[in-house]
Amino acid sequence: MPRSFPAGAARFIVATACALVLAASTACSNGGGGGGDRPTESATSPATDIGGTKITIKDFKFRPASLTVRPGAKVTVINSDTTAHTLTASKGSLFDTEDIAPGKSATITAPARSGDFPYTCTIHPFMKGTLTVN
Ligand SMILES: [Cu+2]
Repeated sequence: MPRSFPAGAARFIVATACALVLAASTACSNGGGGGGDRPTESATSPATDIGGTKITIKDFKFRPASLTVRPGAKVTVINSDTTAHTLTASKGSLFDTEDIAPGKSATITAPARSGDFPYTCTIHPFMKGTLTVN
């Protein structure tokens, strides 16, 4: 009999505990993502050189409703509301987040040319805002 406790045994215990947790919640090996329906686009910390490129949707409103960004800037759209919304260019298909579920976010890329680009929520057409590229 070896004196030392076999290292493998400890691993076995951990693995067993893990399996029990797995059976209970299916969230064991997932290092704290909450493991939902599909893998969320983990926002690799946007090293944006422009501050304030963020639009939050709350109470059926875009905040801010008017935002000025540089051409081609990435704009994060956060849905802090209790229902799904989109942020969709009113003209053409310049940008469109598609449906953003409550509590989720999406990213659009501003047009590469200057101008005022009105947008709306396709689900709630009364929601309006303008993205100004300059
Ligand atoms: Cu909406």
